[in-house]
Amino acid sequence: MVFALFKRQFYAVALDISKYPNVIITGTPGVGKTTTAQELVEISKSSDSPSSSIPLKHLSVNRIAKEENFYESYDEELQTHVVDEDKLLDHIENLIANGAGEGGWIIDWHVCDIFPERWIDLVVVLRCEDTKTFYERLTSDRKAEGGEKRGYTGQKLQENIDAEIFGVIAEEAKEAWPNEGAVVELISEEAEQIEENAERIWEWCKMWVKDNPRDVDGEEG
Ligand code: DAT
Repeated sequence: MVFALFKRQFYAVALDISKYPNVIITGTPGVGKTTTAQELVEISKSSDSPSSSIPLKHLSVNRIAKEENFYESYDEELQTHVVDEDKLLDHIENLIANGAGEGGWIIDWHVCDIFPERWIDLVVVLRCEDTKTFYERLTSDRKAEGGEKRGYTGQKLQENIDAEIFGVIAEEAKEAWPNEGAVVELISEEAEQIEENAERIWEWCKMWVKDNPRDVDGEEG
């Protein structure tokens, strides 16, 4: 029994046969990752059709790094904590392997290319190329749940604005997931786009489940 459970967990993760897709929502800080991930989980909870019910779970990496104290140092110039990536990956691997590796994790972080390619089924890069809008977001005090207070200044502000203008995270994502269609860029400049983007990702999750049927043991159907 224990062995069967272990075997299932192992195969579900190692052979990428989870029941539900794992999605990473990435992009420069301030593009709307946390807000969009929260909206997506809300949509999944309000889905009233049992046939399309998918238990999506928000995995805010900023929150985990803070709660578990996975910080290895503090960068004074960039006014930011440097995360111990090994500890973080071990922790996230444990989380993803739990629940028989059933999947359905919505990973929310500005770094995407440290995750093994096979863990993730869809990479969403949110973009806010309108510099004025983006500047206002980064300098404002508001921050969705899961991270430090915003109000960026100095080098931290400039580096994030430059990163968004040059599409740095989108490039990193495409290098890490070179397969066609693995990386989707969505514009997140206007308030309505939060729900629109969450709906698009939700539709994609439902399609993934339909296209990847598993029986109760997590085997391919
Ligand atoms: P991130 O998690 O990428 O750092 P966030 O979700 O914390 O970003 O959002 C930062 C702020 O911007 C927050 O006050 C919500 C707001 N925001 C996010 N996406 C938006 C959008 N598409 N339109 C308007 N405001 C948005």
